[in-house]
Amino acid sequence: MKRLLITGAAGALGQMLRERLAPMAEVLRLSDISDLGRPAKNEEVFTCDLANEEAVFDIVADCDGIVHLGGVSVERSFDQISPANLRGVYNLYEAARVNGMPRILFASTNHTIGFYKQDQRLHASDPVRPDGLYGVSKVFGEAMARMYYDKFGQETAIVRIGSCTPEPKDWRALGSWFSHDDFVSLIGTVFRVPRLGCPIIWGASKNDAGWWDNSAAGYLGWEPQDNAADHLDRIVSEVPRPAKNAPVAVYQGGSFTAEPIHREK
Ligand code: NAI
Ligand code: 15L
Repeated sequence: MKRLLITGAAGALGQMLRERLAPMAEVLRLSDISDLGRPAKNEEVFTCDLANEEAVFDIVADCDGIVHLGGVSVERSFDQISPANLRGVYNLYEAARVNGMPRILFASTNHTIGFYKQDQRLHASDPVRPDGLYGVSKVFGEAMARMYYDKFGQETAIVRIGSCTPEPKDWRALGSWFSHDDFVSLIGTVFRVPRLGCPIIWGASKNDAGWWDNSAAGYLGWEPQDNAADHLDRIVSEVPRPAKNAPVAVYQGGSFTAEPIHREK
């Protein structure tokens, strides 16, 4: 494609994808509220607060695809979460609507369903059970994506990312891990398939101990390749096993389920 926008490009996943997605587009347009450094030859860099409607319209103009990673990515107060994750998502969808409806990958999270227990197997159609305000804000984003699809035909891949790290880092990640390679291959599929629609896709590798069934998105033809079980020996020898009744061992959302409602700014 000609121009692919990555929002949140200064973040952990954004930095990884800045490098890995370069071959996917003639121009990578990178945006963040934080410093993105100097653009490489095929890059355009925009400083943009997602809560600023005009700035969001500027970054979306002339884009052929959007990987929307920008926003607050952990549990915080409502006042901290809402500008990017609520207002920002609305701004993005409105900007897309008036700019030719480029296909969007929306980075949602397992914290939309975090209160399910780890012995439950979930399908995309199961009701949400967010584990905090962050999870609720991503449920809002998912609903926004669905409404723009039903009303206007705006296509979005709603990707409920598990734990996307270079390697699975703890016992919970044996179920939730999403390898960088599998995320990159999913993004390739999302922007390549002739018909995307608006699927909810579990962003997880093919982990032996996985919790999520991706059959509803099977029509995309995407198959993850990595398996957290291949890292089991390291986790057993290096990471203390949590108590059986600890939130991180009980719930799919792990320790997020035990976070308070933060009220400070
Ligand atoms: P991150 O926190 O490292 O990056 C998020 C980026 O968004 C940051 O660079 C931040 O500056 C930017 N941002 C925050 N508020 C903004 C605003 N008002 N305007 C513009 N930019 C703003 O998060 P990470 O790990 O890179 O995750 C990327 C996305 O994927 C997030 O939306 C997160 O919720 C989602 N996700 C990530 C998971 C993971 O395992 N890393 C798991 C589940 C979801
Ligand atoms: C997320 O949604 C967070 O953005 C990420 O930092 C991890 O905490 C991940 O979920 C997880 O559940 O491991």
